[in-house]
Amino acid sequence: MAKVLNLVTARYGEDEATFLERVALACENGVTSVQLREKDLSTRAYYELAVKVKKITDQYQLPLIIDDRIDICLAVDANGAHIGDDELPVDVARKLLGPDKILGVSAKTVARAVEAEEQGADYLGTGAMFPTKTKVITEPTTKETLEEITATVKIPVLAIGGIKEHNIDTLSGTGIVGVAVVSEIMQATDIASKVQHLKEAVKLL
Ligand code: TZP
Repeated sequence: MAKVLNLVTARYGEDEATFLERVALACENGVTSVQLREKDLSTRAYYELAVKVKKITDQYQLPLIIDDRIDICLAVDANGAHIGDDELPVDVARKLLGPDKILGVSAKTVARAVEAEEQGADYLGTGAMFPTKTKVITEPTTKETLEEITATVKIPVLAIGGIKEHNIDTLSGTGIVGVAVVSEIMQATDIASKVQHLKEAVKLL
């Protein structure tokens, strides 16, 4: 039984109060962790937003992971950071974070997954599993690759990319611990029921 429903944030141009309300609603209704993912904010603005999101995740006692930015993770005492291919090497990120913070790493191939595990990753994010408008994807990840990764590494693997209520069941049996979701939650007209439905679907994986 899978159990992780990781909300990865995106703002879609909405004002900050609306964004924070949406994150809080997702937390209230069952996401199991939040990854704050910002690509176009200044360091100061990313930091200030992270402080506000941390208040929410603390309120719901959920882990907060900061995408790309180890400095901001440490500055706001978030639970961890998530890094992709173009960021610091995994062993360097681990050294900077220390042993106690969670380190998530994006891995699209078995080789990258093995390397990340060896260098200190705590979990992997693998995808994009389906077409997505949230990120430019040059090569989608196949279900076979996902299965190969989960069969090879010991650390937990989350699937990401285009995961929706209507396709999540196709990830069943792949050995993932759960999914990471952006638009299906952040753009839902009814976030509460969307999160509840996804949470039920995750349990069936
Ligand atoms: N990494 C791989 S796909 C993706 C990221 C951050 C975006 C996933 O967004 P969505 O809206 O859940 O498809």
